[in-house]
Amino acid sequence: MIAQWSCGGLSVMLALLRHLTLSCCYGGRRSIATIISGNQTAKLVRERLKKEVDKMKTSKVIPSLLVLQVGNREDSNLYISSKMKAAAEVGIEAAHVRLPNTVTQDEVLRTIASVNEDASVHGLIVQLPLDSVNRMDVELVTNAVSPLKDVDGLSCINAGKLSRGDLNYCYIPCTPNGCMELIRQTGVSVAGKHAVVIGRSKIVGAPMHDLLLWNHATVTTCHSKTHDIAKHVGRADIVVVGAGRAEMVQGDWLKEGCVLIDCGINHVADGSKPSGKRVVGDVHFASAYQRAGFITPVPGGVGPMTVAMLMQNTVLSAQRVLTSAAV
Ligand code: NAP
Ligand code: L37
Repeated sequence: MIAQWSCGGLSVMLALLRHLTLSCCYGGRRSIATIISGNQTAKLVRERLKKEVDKMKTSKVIPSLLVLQVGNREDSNLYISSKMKAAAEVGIEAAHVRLPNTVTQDEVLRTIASVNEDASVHGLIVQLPLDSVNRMDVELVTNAVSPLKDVDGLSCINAGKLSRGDLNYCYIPCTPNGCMELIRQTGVSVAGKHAVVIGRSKIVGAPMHDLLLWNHATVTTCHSKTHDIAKHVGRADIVVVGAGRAEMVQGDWLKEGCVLIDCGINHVADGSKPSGKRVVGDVHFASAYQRAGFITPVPGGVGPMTVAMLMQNTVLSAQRVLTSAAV
């Protein structure tokens, strides 16, 4: 009984102490994160792009995008329909080509080659993962896309340029580019900060590392073999998580006041929802919200920014065609 009371008393004392410390550090501000809205930021990006597309129309150029899908994954269908909707809003001409899951790799490569040749298409993405009954070499397929139309930034040429810091001469992958935009929204400068990225995939973690590095952060990239991830995260001013592990990052791992960007999209069972499931990120939001300075929600965080950045890259590709034609 006494032990129980003193334990409770101790936690009250600790909470009070934390409150006092935070009050001193943050001038009386409560340590609750500011939510960075991807929905709102993406809307601003689309509005800006719409103006640029309207301007281009006077030169008779309408940016155009082709999304190539192999198979019929439910999640890909949802993401592609968001891309089509965003394109329509911005004034980009977008086409969705879905090949059946019985298609051969050669047929996919031939389709890509014909789009590469088609001067009326400025941007081409192959929505990953490929859903096929046949063996597909994903590297071969993503590298078949012309680097000039590779608005997903996944070809070796674009990834190589990004890794060397040639940021103005490449297409930056959409999800990390969206994360950078969200970090910019916080007003926290990246230069000189310690950033931790969790994940090293070609589509999220690796390009995120490169982008932060060339924006002059000192970057630590963690992956499935990293020991004591919590220790690394605890030193970071900026944390970007793309691990695909539901609610992995806990609030008590974080440095007080950090910027926390959650790329994760995970479906977990939830009996209270009509669908029986709900979407959560790779961050345990409730605990992280108490400790981070800025945090992205899921849904409504990085996801809509991924779509907006694809629109941005497509407009950029059309602008490059225009300026090279003018030279
Ligand atoms: P992925 O290809 O499966 O890569 C996951 C990465 O996380 C790998 O590098 C893996 O390490 C690492 N990892 C896995 N478990 C880990 C653990 N317990 N501790 C530390 N690192 C761990 O996934 P992805 O395509 O990068 O996607 C990551 C997440 O982002 C997923 O939830 C995905 O749905 C989401 N996503 C969101 C968007 C968006 O627009 N919001 C776009 C793309 C992806 P190894 O390399 O050692 O295997
Ligand atoms: N460019 N993006 C590109 N190329 C690919 O090959 N796979 C892939 C890719 N990924 C992708 O499009 N991801 C993605 C993920 C989430 C959203 C959009 C795109 C999104 O808008 N998510 C919403 C809703 C999430 C849900 O309910 O499932 C969100 O608010 O996060």
